[in-house]
Amino acid sequence: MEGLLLRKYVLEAHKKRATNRSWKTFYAVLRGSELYFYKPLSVSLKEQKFVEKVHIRHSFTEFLQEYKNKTNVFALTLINGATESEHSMKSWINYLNYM
Ligand code: I3P
Repeated sequence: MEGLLLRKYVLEAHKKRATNRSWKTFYAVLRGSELYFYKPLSVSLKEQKFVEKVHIRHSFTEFLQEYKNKTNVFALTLINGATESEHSMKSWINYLNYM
């Protein structure tokens, strides 16, 4: 599955509103459980620059039927992980940040 998408960040983290909320155009490609975002560099879409990929396993996607300013809008909520103790959480953050 792939195609052009307009994307806007709503939240940066749980309950933290994104600061830059503008819509931006990407070419999105779903490969396995990773969603890759590319910046189209030409109208023909032949040239693209990789921007980022997000891990979508256990994410949640929903159609936002009542969205005011645009049609055909869906929301993708990513899961960032949680642990039972603060100590365990800090270990994960350390390991994952310095991998
Ligand atoms: C808009 C701006 C608004 C945002 C709006 C964006 O981008 O970021 O803050 O509304 O989203 O389109 P721009 O400055 O490029 O025009 P919210 O703050 O309510 O998210 P919207 O089109 O979903 O209303």
